[in-house]
Amino acid sequence: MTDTTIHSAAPISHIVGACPHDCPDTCSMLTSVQNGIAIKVHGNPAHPHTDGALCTKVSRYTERTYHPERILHPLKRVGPKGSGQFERVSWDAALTDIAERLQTIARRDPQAILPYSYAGTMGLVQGESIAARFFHKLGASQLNRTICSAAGGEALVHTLGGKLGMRVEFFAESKLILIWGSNSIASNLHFWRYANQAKRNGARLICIDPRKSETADKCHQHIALLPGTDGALALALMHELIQNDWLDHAYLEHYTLGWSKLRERALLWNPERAAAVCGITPEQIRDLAKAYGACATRREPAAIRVNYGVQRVHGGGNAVRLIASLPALIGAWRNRAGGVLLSSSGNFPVQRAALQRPDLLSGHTPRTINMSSIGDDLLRPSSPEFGPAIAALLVYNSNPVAIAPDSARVVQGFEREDLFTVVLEHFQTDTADYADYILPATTQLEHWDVHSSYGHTDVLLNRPAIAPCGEAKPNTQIFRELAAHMGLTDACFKDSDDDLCRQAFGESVDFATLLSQGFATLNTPEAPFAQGNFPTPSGKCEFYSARLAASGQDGLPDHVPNHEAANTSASYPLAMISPPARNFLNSSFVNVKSLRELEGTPLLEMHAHDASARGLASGSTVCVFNQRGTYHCQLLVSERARPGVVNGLGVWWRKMGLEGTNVNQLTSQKLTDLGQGPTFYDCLVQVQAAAAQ
Ligand SMILES: Nc1nc2c(c(=O)[nH]1)N[C@H]1C(S)=C(S)[C@@H](COP(=O)(O)OP(=O)(O)OC[C@H]3O[C@@H](n4cnc5c(=O)[nH]c(N)nc54)[C@H](O)[C@@H]3O)O[C@H]1N2
Ligand SMILES: Nc1nc2c(c(=O)[nH]1)N[C@H]1C(S)=C(S)[C@@H](COP(=O)(O)OP(=O)(O)OC[C@H]3O[C@@H](n4cnc5c(=O)[nH]c(N)nc54)[C@H](O)[C@@H]3O)O[C@H]1N2
Ligand SMILES: [Mo]
Repeated sequence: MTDTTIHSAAPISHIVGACPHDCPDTCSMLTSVQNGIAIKVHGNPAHPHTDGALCTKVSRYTERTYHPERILHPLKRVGPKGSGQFERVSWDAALTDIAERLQTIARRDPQAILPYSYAGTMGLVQGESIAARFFHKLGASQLNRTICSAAGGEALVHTLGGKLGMRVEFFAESKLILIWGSNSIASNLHFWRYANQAKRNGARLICIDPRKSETADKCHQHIALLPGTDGALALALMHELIQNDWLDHAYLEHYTLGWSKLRERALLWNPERAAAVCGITPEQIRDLAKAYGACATRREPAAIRVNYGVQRVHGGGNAVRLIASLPALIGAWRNRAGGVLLSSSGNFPVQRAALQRPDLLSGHTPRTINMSSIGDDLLRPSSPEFGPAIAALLVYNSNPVAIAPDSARVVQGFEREDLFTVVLEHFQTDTADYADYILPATTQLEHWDVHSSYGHTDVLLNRPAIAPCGEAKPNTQIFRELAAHMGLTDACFKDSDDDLCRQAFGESVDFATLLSQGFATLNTPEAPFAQGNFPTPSGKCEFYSARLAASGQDGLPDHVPNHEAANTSASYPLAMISPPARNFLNSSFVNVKSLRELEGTPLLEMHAHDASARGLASGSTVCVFNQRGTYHCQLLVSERARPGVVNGLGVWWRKMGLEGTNVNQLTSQKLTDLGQGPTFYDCLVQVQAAAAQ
């Protein structure tokens, strides 16, 4: 009793931090702390983009931090790989053994050691800082981090000159917004706030997405094209803009490169041809072109929010090149509320060399492994072309066994008895089950970090709100101590997290502002391409890219069909996409009970026509299968799925799904046209009742 009184009387402080998750919003987050315990997280009302609101999942961050299954001390495997049996060991015992094992491998060939990491935290410090220095110093294999945005990112670089575009806040002033391959309400909530403002001011919102998403529900119109056909749609839009002369000829002449070539190609794509490819009607294409073209004639701002959903297919890079070209045709860039936004990350002057110290490679260029084909690469033997078989894997900020494509192969790789695996984690994920050692990492409430964003243009600082839980340590500290155990004495391993936070942006961001208010806005132009000024080699919007042509690619974008295109297989007639479930963040949060309960169970959405053709009813357990494997889940007959396309919402932990499977049992390791990215949404399947198989 007395205790409660004291607790409630204890002062509450509010620590300014940043949401660490892989999301365009990068929110400013306040943590309320009482008696050293984080009692609640809130959206920071002082940060304009966050506007005092967090999404449902991150508002449960304390539930995640104080989760009863949080890993709080180092663990060593005692059972077979994958069985999840571990015993507690001391930090010193774990690091001594890991250092010895790595040293033995490094003496043979350091390239047999591979880091595997992605964006479990987007923090620049707990991401690739000391970790990168450590792997550089060892001469380990490099990881090509392609799993999310490689195709779209490369497309932007070749078209606009970088990961650049409209500033998100100006969407509020647009008159037409195409929300293209983005379920913004689920995955980019703070953009949706601006789009909604525009809607209230009379803007028209059109959603282009195979799935009738929560966002499509709220738009004026929804165009449910087949997955991987966006390039054809964009070309047909160009066709209509040309035919009706809804063009900004002056903009095209002064600020673009390759217009006559692109014009010729677009004229091959009348709406009838594209409609047949996209599985929609020619009228839908004409109406869309009319809406976009009307903005040209009325000089009203037309904006496109395209997200990474469109580029997880074979032709994803070309599709993004075409979509990113559209604003130049109508001169939409002239207005700050016109243009396109896929990613804003290219605005940030991140001092990567200072953080990651590639000079520690001392002139060596180790081989590079693509994270999107980790399944195959873990199973590759040593060879002159490949180099040494991967002998040690250090995983941090990622859960590859759940999120990488073609799980059967990934699991087979992780099961290898001769593979030494260390996983830095908060939880015993599907990946951690295969570790030889699990090392407990701190969460965002327990460490320092600094963040850029891919959806807005503010830098954020994250201060620790509480002391580390149990024996957890920041990733940086774990790699510092591992370096010390391996006898690496370079001074750069001594840099503190505070030093690293300051190094991340050097002099280009005022650190005092970050310390005092938690965020600092970059000084970026309001309408970056109003007068051209594209940071491409030609200084223009490059419809035609000489760089791409020189590398043996088509210099001009085109529609590139899926590897596994709809209506092409008798055995697997359904196209499957696997977009994120709203209350999960990739595979993060699946183990947070309150959020898992909101999602219920792993679901496959299917249109009533496809369900009745198979005699399937909502609520039944189904097998979704193809040549790569079988995924067990529950069927939901739903208008959210269009005929011929099923939506397998991701990304469940395998061990929390049915029969220990998740949707990546079905996806392939085939790569995109640009950037060597994964093709999660380019995947054919068949579905039948579970009992029938
Ligand atoms: N709640 C939540 N938020 C997230 C994430 C999450 O897992 N959960 N993931 C985060 C991550 S990692 C990223 S990269 C970002 C962006 O994440 P994205 O994965 O781009 O997220 P979504 O906005 O859901 O966009 C995917 C949308 O594209 C649609 N789509 C699928 N295939 C196609 C296609 O061929 N063409 C078109 N036009 N649309 C297609 C899907 O139906 C879905 O609605 O969001 C982040 N935000
Ligand atoms: N089928 C299908 N698969 C997909 C996608 C899809 O749409 N469909 N989306 C893809 C996309 S866009 C992405 S970005 C990838 C994402 O894949 P990942 O980047 O692997 O993301 P998560 O699944 O969220 O796993 C991140 C892990 O990092 C851990 N973590 C978080 N913070 C820290 C930290 O500070 N230290 C340490 N050591 N660990 C930490 C979390 O606990 C979590 O287990 O998945 C891809 N996979
Ligand atoms: Mo992503």
